[in-house]
Amino acid sequence: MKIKKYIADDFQAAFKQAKKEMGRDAIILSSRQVKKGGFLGFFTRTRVELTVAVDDDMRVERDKLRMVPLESNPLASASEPEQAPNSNSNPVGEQEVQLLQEMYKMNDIMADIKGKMYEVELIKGISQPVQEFYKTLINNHVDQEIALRMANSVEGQLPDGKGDYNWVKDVCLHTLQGFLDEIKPIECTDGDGARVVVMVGPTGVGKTTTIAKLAANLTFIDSRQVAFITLDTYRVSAAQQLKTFADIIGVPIKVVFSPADLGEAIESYRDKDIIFVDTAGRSPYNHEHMEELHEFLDIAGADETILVLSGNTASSDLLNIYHEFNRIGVDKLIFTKLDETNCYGQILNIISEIKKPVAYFTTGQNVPDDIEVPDSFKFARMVMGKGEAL
Ligand SMILES: Nc1nc2c(ncn2[C@@H]2O[C@H](COP(=O)(O)OP(=O)(O)OP(=O)(O)O)[C@@H](O)[C@H]2O)c(=O)[nH]1
Ligand SMILES: [Mg+2]
Repeated sequence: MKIKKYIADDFQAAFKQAKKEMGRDAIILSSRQVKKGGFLGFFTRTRVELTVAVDDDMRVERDKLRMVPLESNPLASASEPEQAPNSNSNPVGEQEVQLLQEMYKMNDIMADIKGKMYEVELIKGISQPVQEFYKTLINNHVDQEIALRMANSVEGQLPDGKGDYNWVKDVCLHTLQGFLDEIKPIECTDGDGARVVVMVGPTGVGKTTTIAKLAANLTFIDSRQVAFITLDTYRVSAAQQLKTFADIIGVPIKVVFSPADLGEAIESYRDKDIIFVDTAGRSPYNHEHMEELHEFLDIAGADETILVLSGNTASSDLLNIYHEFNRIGVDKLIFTKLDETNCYGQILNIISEIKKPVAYFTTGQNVPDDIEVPDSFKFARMVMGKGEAL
């Protein structure tokens, strides 16, 4: 077992350095704040020291297991295609394979236990109210790395006499607020010509409904001239859905089948204030469909391409979806279906990672009411919401 200490300005920097050098099998044994530098007790800096370990034996066994040829691995599926023998392979007997598999599983269980222990260890040095704050974030699906970074930051701001719960709560809310710092709803300015807004996103997230909500508000409250174009010709009911909204709100609509038609349709609505382009829901992993969407978007020359994401999707999926759609260029995000979840950490995780402005949150199926411009303080309270310990 190799053990090493890392000292950096904050937890995140030390953690990154450790992961880079020791690899993904590294386990954090402890963390503590240390005072460095200074002269005669003055000008000392508080830094974070992490003690990290990696078990080389376990890593070797794991690699060995990966090298076992398929035919000698009793746990390999019979239907899996046969792989070319690896010239580096080190064939082992059936019993040994089983033993290694067991060790592999044990290693994962140990890593899990150590992970939990190290979490306890990590937050041990911080004050009780901040620990509660940390747990609240974790309960609300905030990434552990972000939660620890925030807990350390809040701890660092505590006054000498340590803050009470209310003090910590205020600082926590303020810190959380900072995550939603770019809020950019659609802006219609007079005399700029028609603003082309394209909504893209996976299937069923609420693109069409959101367009209807925005169009109704822009028409009836802001007295704007709105037009619809739909590219969703894959299902008859899809175009019909937007047509129904168009009829109710009283705005014109064109159904477009080819990129060339899209150019013409946009030209025909140049006298409007805003043109909403609805697209068919796409699996971001279907490259053919994404290519087709790309061709349409090249023609659209959109002022804003907004990615619509369901707020109750897991963080890792949100991030993958974003990266796939961002190949065609994403300017802003809308999170829908916030009414269908009690945890909002996944939204915080993605906006912290990708740093794109958020235009709207939607909170139900009612057109036009269930949509709002995000409020960073309200969002902070939502993230602390479920299981709020403070
Ligand atoms: N609970 C809830 N439901 C919503 C919200 N927004 C949309 N929906 C519902 O989600 C379903 C799908 O909405 P659509 O607007 O058709 O979604 P879409 O993204 O256009 O779907 P495709 O065009 O098929 O990709 C409908 O039943 C909507 O009423 C929301 O904020 N909350
Ligand atoms: Mg739709």
